Amino acid sequence: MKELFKINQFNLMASDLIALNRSLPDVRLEGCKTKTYPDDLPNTSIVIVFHNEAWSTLLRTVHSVINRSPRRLLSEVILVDDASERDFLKSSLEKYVKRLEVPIKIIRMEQRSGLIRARLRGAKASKGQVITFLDAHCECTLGWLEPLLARIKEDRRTVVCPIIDVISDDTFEYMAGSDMTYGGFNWKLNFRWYPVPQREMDRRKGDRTLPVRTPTMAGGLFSIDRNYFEEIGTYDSGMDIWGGENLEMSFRIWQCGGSLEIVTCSHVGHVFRKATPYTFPGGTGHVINKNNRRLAEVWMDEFKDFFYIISPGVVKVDYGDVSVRKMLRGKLKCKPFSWYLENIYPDSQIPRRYYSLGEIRNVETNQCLDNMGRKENEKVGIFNCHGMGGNQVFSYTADKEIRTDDLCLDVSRLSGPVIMLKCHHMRGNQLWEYDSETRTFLHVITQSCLTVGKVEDGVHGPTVEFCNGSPLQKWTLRNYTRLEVFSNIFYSPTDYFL
Ligand code: LR7
Ligand code: MN
Repeated sequence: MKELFKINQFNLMASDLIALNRSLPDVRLEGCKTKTYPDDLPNTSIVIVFHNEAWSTLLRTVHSVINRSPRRLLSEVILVDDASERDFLKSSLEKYVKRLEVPIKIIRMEQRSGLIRARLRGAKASKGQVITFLDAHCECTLGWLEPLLARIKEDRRTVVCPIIDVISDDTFEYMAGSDMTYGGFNWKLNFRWYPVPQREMDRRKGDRTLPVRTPTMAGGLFSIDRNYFEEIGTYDSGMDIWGGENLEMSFRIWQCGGSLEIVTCSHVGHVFRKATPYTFPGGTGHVINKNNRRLAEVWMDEFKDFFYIISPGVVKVDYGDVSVRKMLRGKLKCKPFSWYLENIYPDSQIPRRYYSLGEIRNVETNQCLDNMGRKENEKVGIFNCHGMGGNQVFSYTADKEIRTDDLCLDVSRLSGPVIMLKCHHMRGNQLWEYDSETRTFLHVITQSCLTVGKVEDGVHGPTVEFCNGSPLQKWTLRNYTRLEVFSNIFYSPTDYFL
């Protein structure tokens, strides 16, 4: 079992023992089970790209599509083989799919191209009114397709995702995903799930069966009107292998007038893996950095700095030519990234308005605040400044938080240690007032100052102490960014340029 696990980074032995057409629990909300949909829904092509996928997971995906989709809504299934090296994916696969009752097309990439270009090829060959993309290790559940297509019929500029349930990589047990999480991303441009905020619950008047507007999508499972897919600029074909395309498409959809939703009545399972089983020609880091740079350069405007300052290495990556994508942005008259943050993702980890971004350096010791790995509930440290971004990057925001990603500097009592806690926007223990003249950070609630702990007292991290004018309480902030609105509220604009 352990040997077989390595081939695909999931329990292949378990998968091979489970029927290709196994039953699954109906995990939908009660309110979803009784919904009805129009008779004239658009039909869809299903596009599944794969590189060295296992037989049982690939075919279980195909069977679940066939078994749980009304035949009239299924135009075809397109399998795009991204230059797999496994024999059973050649003629055996072709023979097997011929006997299935739905037309299945197999397209072979002549060389390893990555999932983005493979999907582009599949989309081009498809003829359904809608294109539905799935990873090659999914299982569709009862009633998954109708609510997706119905939403697109209502509004063809809505791109829709199902709730992605978890198929255990160990036991292949099927576990319902939550309708209370949606897609976001962090400063490093990693896709992350976050709780659906109250404003989105309110907009839906508490009805959890209504679609959730999501800032980003995971990327693997979604349906899109085929003409809209073209109009909005398909994918960035300059992206290699894996990564970045999901955020690129999410930003593009929102900024260029579409919308992105999780349709909570649709559930599709996916085998989540802890590691990738396949190679990244050119190196994993290089590939992902290149893709992320392409999306940051085209879509994120000045907010790309959050990504670049925390990961200075990416700035050195050759990301090719993005002029065609920039032209697309112009042609579609897409809105700025600040609009997206303001209107679509106000709870983002990236503050819309902020004062500083970069290291926070103590005047006396010349050392820098350090979040020591960005762990919740951990003490903040103070170490020699390394200028390498990462754990020494903080932003002092217009909300007067000192934050790094979704964590904020927080302290609950005088002389207490400063720790990192989830930002709560309730001011309280996370409210800091910077004074550019004295260069102090006043912790408002305790009326004390951010101070370097004295090592001789056995304190290594910063604390808050009565303000006494000591240089141990003076801090310089880097990369002051003057944002108009912010400056008008608080200080005169020139105050903050050192
Ligand atoms: O070179 C490649 N060629 C391919 O055809 C590399 C991959 N692939 C195929 C692969 O066989 C698979 O079918 O592309 C598909 C996605 O690759 P995975 O399953 O290794 O990716 P993932 O599930 O870890 O990653 C998520 O993020 C990716 C970013 O590029 C893609 O958008 C994936 O589709 C996406 N998967 C999901 O959204 C499922 C939910 C995961 C989450 C969160
Ligand atoms: Mn996957």
